[in-house]
Amino acid sequence: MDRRRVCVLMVLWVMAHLSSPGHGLRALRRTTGGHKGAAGLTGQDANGVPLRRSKRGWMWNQFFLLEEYTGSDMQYVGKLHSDSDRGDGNTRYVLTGEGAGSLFRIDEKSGDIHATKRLDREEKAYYILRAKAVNRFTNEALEGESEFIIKIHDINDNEPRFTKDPYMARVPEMSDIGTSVIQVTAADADDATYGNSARVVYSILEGQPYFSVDPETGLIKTALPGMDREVKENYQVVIQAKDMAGQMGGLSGTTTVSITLADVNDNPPRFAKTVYEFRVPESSDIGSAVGVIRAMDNDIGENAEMEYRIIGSDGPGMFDVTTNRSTQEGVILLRK
Ligand SMILES: [Ca+2]
Ligand SMILES: [Ca+2]
Ligand SMILES: [Ca+2]
Ligand SMILES: [Ca+2]
Repeated sequence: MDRRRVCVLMVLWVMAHLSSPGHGLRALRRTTGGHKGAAGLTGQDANGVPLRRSKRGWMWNQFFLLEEYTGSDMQYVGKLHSDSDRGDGNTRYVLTGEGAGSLFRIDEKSGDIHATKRLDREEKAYYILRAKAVNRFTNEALEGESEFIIKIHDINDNEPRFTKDPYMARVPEMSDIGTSVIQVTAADADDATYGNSARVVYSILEGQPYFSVDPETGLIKTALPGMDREVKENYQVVIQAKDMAGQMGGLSGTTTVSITLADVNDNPPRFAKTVYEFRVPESSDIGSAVGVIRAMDNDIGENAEMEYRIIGSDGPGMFDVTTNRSTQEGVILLRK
C-alpha cells in the first residue's frame, strides 16, 4: 500500500472516530469521579453550575493505531501527559507492559509514543500497557501508574477464504426450483465489528442458469426446472465471496462446487428388439438355456436393475425366465 492511500485511510479513520462519541482520537482526560469521556467533561452540579476538576490526572484514555503501516518513519501513536508536568523537564514518563520498549517507544521527556514496527491487527488487536510519571531526579512518583490500551485499527487487508475448495454436493435430478443443494462459507480475518472489511457477499461466477447462491447465507439452490441426469450429470459451479459488502474495491476469494445430479427412476426399461427368435433343438435338456434377452435402462444403480417375467405364452409352462444379476440379462430356460 502506498503512502498516499495510508494518508487517505488515516483521514477517513479520524473522521469516523471523531464522529462517534466516546471514541475520540484525542485522549480524554480521566476524571476523578469515575466517569470517562464526554460525560465526565461536561458535568453540572445541582444548581447548574459547571463542575471544575480540581485534581490532577492523566491526559489520555485510549490510543488507536492503523495496522500495516509501511511508512519509512515511525508511526505516531499518541502522547502521555500528566497535569503535574509543568514542562520544566523534571518529569520522566515510563512505559511498561505489552510491547513497551520494543514495539512501542516513548520519549521519556515529551511522553510521545511511537510504534517501531508495522503491526498486524489480525495477529494482535490491542496492547495493554502501563504508564507512570516520575520525577527525573528523585524518582518520586508524580502520577500513579495506570493502564491504557493501544488498539490496532483495522484495514481491509484479508480476502474472504472459503472453508473448502472444492465442495462436493448432490441433488436429485428433476428437483423443483429452489431446492437446497449445499451451503458454502467464507471467513474473513478482518475486523467484523467495524466497517465492512469482513462483510462478505456471495455471488455465482459459473453455473448459471442451473444454480443460484444466496448472497447473504451462501446457500446454493437449484435455479432451473427439469434438470435431467440422463442428459447432463455433473456441474462445476464457481462461487465468489467478496468483502466490503460486495462493493467495488472489495477483496474476493472463490471456490468450486462440484454438483452431481442424483438419479431418480424416471426411465422405463426398453428392449432393443420387439421380437426375439430362438430355436430349440428337440434334444435339449430340461433347464437348458434357450436364449438371452436384454432390456436397456437409462437410469443407473438399482433404478436400472432388471427383473424379467413371462407375461404371455402360446406354450404355457414351456419356458421360464431368470435374471442374470451381474449382466442384467434375462435367460430363457426350457421347462418342459
Ligand atoms: Ca493485517
Ligand atoms: Ca476483508
Ligand atoms: Ca485487517
Ligand atoms: Ca433417471
